[in-house]
Amino acid sequence: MKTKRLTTAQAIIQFLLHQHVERDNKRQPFFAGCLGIFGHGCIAGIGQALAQYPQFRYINTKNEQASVHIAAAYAKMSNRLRTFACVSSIGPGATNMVTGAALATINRLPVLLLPGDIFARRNVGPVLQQLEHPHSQDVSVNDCFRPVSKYWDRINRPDQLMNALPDVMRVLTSQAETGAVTLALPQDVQTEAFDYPAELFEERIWYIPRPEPEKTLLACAAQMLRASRKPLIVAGGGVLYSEAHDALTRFAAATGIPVGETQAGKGSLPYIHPQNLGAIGVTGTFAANRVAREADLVIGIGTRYSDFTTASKTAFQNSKVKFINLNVAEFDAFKHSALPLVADARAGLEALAKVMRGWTVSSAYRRRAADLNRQWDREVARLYDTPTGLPVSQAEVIGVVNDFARPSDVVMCAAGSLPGDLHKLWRTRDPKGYHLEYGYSCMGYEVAGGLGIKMAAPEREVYVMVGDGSWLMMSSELVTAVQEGIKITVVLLDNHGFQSIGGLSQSIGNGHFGVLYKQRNPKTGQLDGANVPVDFVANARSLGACAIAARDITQLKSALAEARRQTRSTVIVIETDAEKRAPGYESWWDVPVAEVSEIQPVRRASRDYEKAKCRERYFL
Ligand SMILES: Cc1ncc(C[n+]2csc(CCOP(=O)(O)OP(=O)(O)O)c2C)c(N)n1
Ligand SMILES: [Mg+2]
Repeated sequence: MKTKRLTTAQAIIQFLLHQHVERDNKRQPFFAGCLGIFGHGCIAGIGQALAQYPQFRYINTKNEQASVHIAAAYAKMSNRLRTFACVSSIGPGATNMVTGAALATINRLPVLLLPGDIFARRNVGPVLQQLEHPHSQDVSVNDCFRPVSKYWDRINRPDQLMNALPDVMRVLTSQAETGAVTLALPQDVQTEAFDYPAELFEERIWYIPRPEPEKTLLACAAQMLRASRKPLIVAGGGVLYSEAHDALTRFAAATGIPVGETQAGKGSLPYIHPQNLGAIGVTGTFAANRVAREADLVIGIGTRYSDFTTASKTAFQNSKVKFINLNVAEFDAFKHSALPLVADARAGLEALAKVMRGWTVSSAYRRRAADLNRQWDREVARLYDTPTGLPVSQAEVIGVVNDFARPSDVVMCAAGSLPGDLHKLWRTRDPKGYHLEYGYSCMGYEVAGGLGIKMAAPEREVYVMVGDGSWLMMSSELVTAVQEGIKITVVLLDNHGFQSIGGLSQSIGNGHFGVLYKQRNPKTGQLDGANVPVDFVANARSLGACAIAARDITQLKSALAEARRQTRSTVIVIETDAEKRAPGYESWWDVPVAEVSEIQPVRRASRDYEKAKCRERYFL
């Protein structure tokens, strides 16, 4: 047998270099390289291997959590067909990646994590940054990755790689099972050599299949659809990952079934498609939420039915409502006691289109969707174009960015009040033009994620829309953007605090307690003094970006034009008025309220809450 003598770390990098995926006859390398930060727990192992194989691109990031966000955003933009590996030292470097791992797993995005680990040999322990357990020596902080990983392994001997690496690839490339994959790498094992079979490093292709729905269940689905009067499609992220947007566009037009889009599924239909009711659920449009309320059949495609989509199980109020779920993941296909079509979204839609040929909803129902689509657009225009004075409203800012961006440009966001407003108001003109991380809604994803998107689609402008809170949590990857010569445009909306949580806080009777960036007031002893003065423009400039202050809509427009001319990452800072909120549209979100309280508004909120909760349903 031909062998190659390599360290464990060298073998990992050599293996990763040779992995490819193929779907629809298009083949590409699965890994774009490795992101991360070195420490004593990996510098002589993975660090040495990366130095030895520069063809596996290494990018030095500024926070290990951000490495994983970059990888996840890259994977999302690449429809899960490509990703990065992320390396860290042991201890804090490793646990910094746990949040990123949870984000990737929740959003079903492939990322490979290579955290360093304590010595397998043990004789020198406790080593720097080791958490000791009196009851076991077989535990390290890397065990924190277990619940947030779809596959977890610790490589205690170099030869274990031969079993682990194929499983790593199986999970990462599985459309149903993908998420974070963690290979914990003890720092001594990383440097140990072994005679690996040369076969391990041959080119490998992982085929991404398009499984078709099972015939009997497909026939049942067709029967259910023919019997329905008010069907509704809920389009989730699976539509986009499977590149099923054209198939869905054709299916909706042919059958007249209206479509509501989840955060991950927004862009499944062009905004102007007459069957597009836009965003559905808590942050949805009145169009989608009205149709959902009455729907007698819901066809969930590539959705995991988060509470934002189902309005905490209050969205579907028809007492006879039934579900058909088309999903590549069996786990999601069975939700809501649905008829499960376990299949690829595109293959499933094509199969459904075939069996439903000639069938359409009533012309009155078709007209209703088209009317609602237009009515909703008038509401968007109202919020975009109504001047509100200074500071401007968030909706006005979204409107200006939307008008300015080219159809193929990408808007992205993750947390705060922006995701809800973007979900409702963004006019999506390209299936990959809207990128929201709303599975984990992780503050700090934005700047790092923007970088990942731009690396996956360098031909598009990327607009990162971020609140002041998220920016302060993690903006450091701007330095990485400058380092790599990658240009993103950040629009930073400064509303002086956590205004989304502020709105929530008011609604549960808590006023604005602890959610605004206010200075400690010596008179009251509370955080209700003047606004904390933060110079975001100077802050962005100090990280190497081009920074522009915009006070009003005219200045915002010229700042966007300047940003487009720039080759450097650019940050535009604009103050917005949190009180000028875009409203909610006929939906609800379950956030439990204190059952007893000394505060009157809390008692009132509690009574309203108990009433609203009665609308929550089980689908059995
Ligand atoms: C890492 C993390 N911590 C806490 C939260 C809870 N949270 C959601 S939105 C938000 C405030 C975000 O503030 P900002 O970015 O300024 O946006 P705004 O709410 O003002 O629109 C908080 C604290 C979160 N989503 N992620
Ligand atoms: Mg804010």
